[in-house]
Amino acid sequence: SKPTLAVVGATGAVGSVMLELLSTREDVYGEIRLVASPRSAGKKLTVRGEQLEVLALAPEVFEGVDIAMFDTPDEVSKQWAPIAAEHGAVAVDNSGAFRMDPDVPLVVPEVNAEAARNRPKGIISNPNCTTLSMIVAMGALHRRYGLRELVVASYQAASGAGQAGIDTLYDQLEKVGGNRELGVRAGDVRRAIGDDLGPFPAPLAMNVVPWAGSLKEDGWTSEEMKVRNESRKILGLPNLRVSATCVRVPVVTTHSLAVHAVFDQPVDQREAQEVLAAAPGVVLVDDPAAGEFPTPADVVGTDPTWVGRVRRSLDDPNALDLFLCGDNLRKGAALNTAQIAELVAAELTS
Ligand code: 2RA
Repeated sequence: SKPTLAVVGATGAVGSVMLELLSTREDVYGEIRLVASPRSAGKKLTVRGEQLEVLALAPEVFEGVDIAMFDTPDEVSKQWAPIAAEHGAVAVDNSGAFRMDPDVPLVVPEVNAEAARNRPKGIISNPNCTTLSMIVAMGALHRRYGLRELVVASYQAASGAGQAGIDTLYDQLEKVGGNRELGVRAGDVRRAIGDDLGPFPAPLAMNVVPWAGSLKEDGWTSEEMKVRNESRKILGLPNLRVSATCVRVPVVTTHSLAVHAVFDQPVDQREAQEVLAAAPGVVLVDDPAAGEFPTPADVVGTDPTWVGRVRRSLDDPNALDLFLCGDNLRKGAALNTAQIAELVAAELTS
């Protein structure tokens, strides 16, 4: 029989995209239960064309559940994913709570699908959206050339900070929209926006904010450490050299990254483009003469990682420079979680 699925965090920014995916991807589930905090319980949401009432998170909701997806904050996942596992479910967790646990696989199906089968705690982790926005493309290049080092700068969308991030950006845009004097003198955007910075440490509208996550050692952010540690774990390269600078930009959804990647052997621009174009989950849009390259406005709402501006570095024959975009709520979150859950569903029914 088809597995029973619980979606925990069904009412959040990622949860909403998950319901859309569950309604449009191949239907591999029997019963689907929608679960959220007691505050959202009783709400009605539509999935697979069917209205379902949201259940309040409690141990009983996991009874008879085969797969439980968690799109919840770290603390919620930390407490509840093990409870789901105790009830016999495989938990697929999109929080940061278990990603670096050696007994929890960190899975990107296009890169390391086989890792999903070895899950001693009954938990599988989904990577952070910034790592996910580049790792499928980097995995394909690694298989061809052997990756040695990554230097990346991210251009992260407001929705990476959840619904609060989206609301903050729209509120701020309303305050600055139409005023052609703004952005000419230092401090004017800040004055127009006032104190309502939402989850960001500086105004996001008409601005660029070199900060995502929380402060870690020596000035690095949690987001930058995630890009490093998760890339190493997914690619199976524990000593990969990684430097990231994570930056928030006034885009609603879709993270972008500029990447300088150094390999074990010389690279060729055309061949690298072919490798990327042939990689499952990657689309190459790279015709600068025709003005064609990926941008968040063109990529939002789509599944693949879009890559363009592929160049061999001028000063290092072993290095490539490229730009990529991925919808942070889809491949960056809900889609990758859905793909992992489908791997588990196939395993459970085989
Ligand atoms: C962000 N990566 O974009 C984070 C959220 N998971 O803020």
